[in-house]
Formats: sequence, structure tokens, C-alpha cells
Amino acid sequence: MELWFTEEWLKGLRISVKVNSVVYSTVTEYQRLAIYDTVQFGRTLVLDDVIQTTESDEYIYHESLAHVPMFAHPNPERVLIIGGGDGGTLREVLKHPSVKEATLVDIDGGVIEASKRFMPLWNSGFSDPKANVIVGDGLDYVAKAAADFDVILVDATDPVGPGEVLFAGEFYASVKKALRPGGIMAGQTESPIAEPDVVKSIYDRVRKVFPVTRLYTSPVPSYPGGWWSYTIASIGPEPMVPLREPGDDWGLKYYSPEIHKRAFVLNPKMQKDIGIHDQGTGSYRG
Ligand code: SPD
Repeated sequence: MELWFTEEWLKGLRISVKVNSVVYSTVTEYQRLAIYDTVQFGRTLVLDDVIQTTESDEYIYHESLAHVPMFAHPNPERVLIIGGGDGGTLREVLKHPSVKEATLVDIDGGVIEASKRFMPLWNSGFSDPKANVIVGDGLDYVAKAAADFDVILVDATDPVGPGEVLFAGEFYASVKKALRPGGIMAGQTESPIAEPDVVKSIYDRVRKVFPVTRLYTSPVPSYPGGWWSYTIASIGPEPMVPLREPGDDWGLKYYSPEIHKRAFVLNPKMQKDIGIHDQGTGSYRG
């Protein structure tokens, strides 16, 4: 008998993925967790029936989320990742030789444990001596931090359920306070194709807190609309400019300095939907 996993991408639109086998399935303290081996996407982590990361395209998402802010910062030594319990973002952050400590705070230890057991492509960073992995509430953690981090990455689930608080204005204010002078934050901010209104409202919340806010995008075929956005904000450097180059031995499959610059080029519809007039100057029309 054939097994299919179906995610409701939007009202009236579902995507179905053929499953070769169920690798692991459990209910954690916070959510239902499943890891499937799928025909098209390979190993796939699903939380509360929503695809979080897949073997076939995780590199695009994680390299985009991690390397754009990391390369925009002149010397990222202390990095904080909120969420990201699968480890993909941590793996990418730890490729930067400037990093002295990368702290990952995920509220759901069940995700971290599942990755350690069943997701070798994602989990290499957990055993790195520079990794400080904490099972805890990212909201509280950031609220207690003060000028502690050069780069903060918000690798959240969608803005519903446990991840919702990680898109609130109060949270972004705490993130700003937790940055060292010249710091940069970036977070995943949903699909500009499937839910432009959601992207706009998150972008507006970040913009109210930070002096410099930009939007960049990359394709992620397993996410709704197939095209994803990231909001990046800075209290120092211009995020659109990469300041260094990755090493040839980093094994990158998506990020390059050219991709960094191009990721900020928004088509006219996206500019209109988000209210951005000129991304180059940060001009905004609301
Ligand atoms: N619609 C799914 C969005 C998931 C974003 N976060 C994924 C975490 C991968 N590290």
C-alpha cells in the first residue's frame, strides 16, 4: 500500500509527498514530530503536519538564513540561534572561523534529540566544542541577554503554535537589546508568494525596532509557494554587502557572494506587497 504525507499549504491547496518509510514518529512536549524518507524530498522532518526541512533543499534555506547575516558582519564571534533544533543553521554558522561560541536555544528538546538520532545531514554541529546547546524558551533567553551577541538568527517554525511569539514586536526589541554594537539579526519570515501579507506584517514589526531592515529571498521548493523570505536587520553594517568569501572547503551548494547580493533584488510585485520602495536605500512606502 502506498503511503503519502499531505500538508495543507494554504486554504484550498495541499501538497502530497510519497513516503518510502516512516523513520521516526513521536509526540514531544510541544508538538507531533515525524521523520519520513520521501521519494522526492529525501529525509523530511515534519512538525504538527508541517514540513520543516528536507534533505533535497535544506541547504538553500540554511545557507541563506545563516550566511547572509554572517558574511554581512565584519567579525561574528558570538552567535545565537533561536529555534533551529534540527541543527542545520548551527552547522552552517560553525563553518565561520571567526565564531568562538554558537549558542542554540530551542524550546523543544525532542527536535534536537530526533535530529541527533536520525538526521545526520543536519546534526554535525551538535558535537562541535564551540556549540552551546540549550533546551529552553528562546523568548526568555533573549529577554535576559544584554549586548551579548554579534549575530542572532531566528530559525522558527511558522508563526502559529510554539513559534508564534518569535515574530512579535516585543521579541524583536529584546533581540536588538541582545546584540553587541554593530550586531545583525535575521529570521525566516514566510513565503512572499503564498502569504505576502504575513511577510509584510513581520517586516513592519522588525522595521519599527531596527534602524536598518532589509528583505531577502531564496527558493525553497518544499515550503508553501516554493519561495521563501528572510528579514534581516542591523544596528551596524549594511546587510546587503558581503564582507568576506566562504572557503572552497566549506561545501556550500547555494550561497556565494553573488547570491548574497542578488538575494536582495525583489521583483516589483514583492516590493509593492511589502511596501518597499527602494531596497538599495532602505526607502519604504508602507
Ligand atoms: N513552513 C515551514 C517553515 C519552516 C521554517 N523553519 C524551518 C526550520 C529549519 N531549520
